[in-house]
Amino acid sequence: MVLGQLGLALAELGSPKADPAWAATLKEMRESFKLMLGAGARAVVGDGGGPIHPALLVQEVRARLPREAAIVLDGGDIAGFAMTTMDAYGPGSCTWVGGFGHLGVGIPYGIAAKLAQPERPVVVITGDGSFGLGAMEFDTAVRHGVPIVCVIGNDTAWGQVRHGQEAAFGPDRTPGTGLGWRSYEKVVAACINVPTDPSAVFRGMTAMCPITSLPADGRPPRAPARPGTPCACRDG
Ligand SMILES: Cc1ncc(C[n+]2csc(CCOP(=O)(O)OP(=O)(O)O)c2C)c(N)n1
Repeated sequence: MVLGQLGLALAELGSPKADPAWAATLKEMRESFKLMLGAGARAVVGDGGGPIHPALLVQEVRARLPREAAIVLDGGDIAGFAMTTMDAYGPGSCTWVGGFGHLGVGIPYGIAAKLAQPERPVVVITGDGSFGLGAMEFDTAVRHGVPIVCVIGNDTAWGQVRHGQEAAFGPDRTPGTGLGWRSYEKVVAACINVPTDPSAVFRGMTAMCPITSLPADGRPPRAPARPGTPCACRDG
């Protein structure tokens, strides 16, 4: 009954009208936020040599992908930076679990996205902790021949929780949120059953190359996200 009334009320309102001025304001706010985040991230990183800031990593990944790419997000900080700085160009452009916030679904969602729309390149951007929760789903992708690419924001921590601990309790009181420096791409290599070979990054079955510093031009190398690229994992 209530739903029916709502339907009638909505029908009376007619189709939604776009307010170009409001849309322009929103766009402007978003662009200035992106600039601010980028500037802040660059200030943290300095002029190269340090680890890549996640806000820059996600923007650089997006810049190297075709417009029609389907991006799936998983993780805490890395997903937050991606959600707030990456543009979505249409349905399926950027998929995130949103308010439920359950980690570990990145690879399965990536597989689903690729099966649903095989013509689109699919890239999963995930935290290292979240990748660990569902890492063996890469084996599912390999066994079923579903080519996806995964970029890991490897900060050796359950970052979002750790940063909360640091803010609340201080930098030395962060129990349980440290993760080791792990070569997660080797998990993928094990599924594909090829030797680890960092030089194979953009050539073959697996992509592996920890991104620990910015190259001279400040931009990470091109991601292996072309359509038809076999399963690949990039540990950032
Ligand atoms: C299944 C599940 N477990 C725990 C959490 C709580 N949680 C939210 S963000 C976060 C840290 C995520 O770490 P990581 O995936 O490494 O991403 P980062 O924040 O470091 O970018 C955790 C543990 C959750 N949302 N879902």
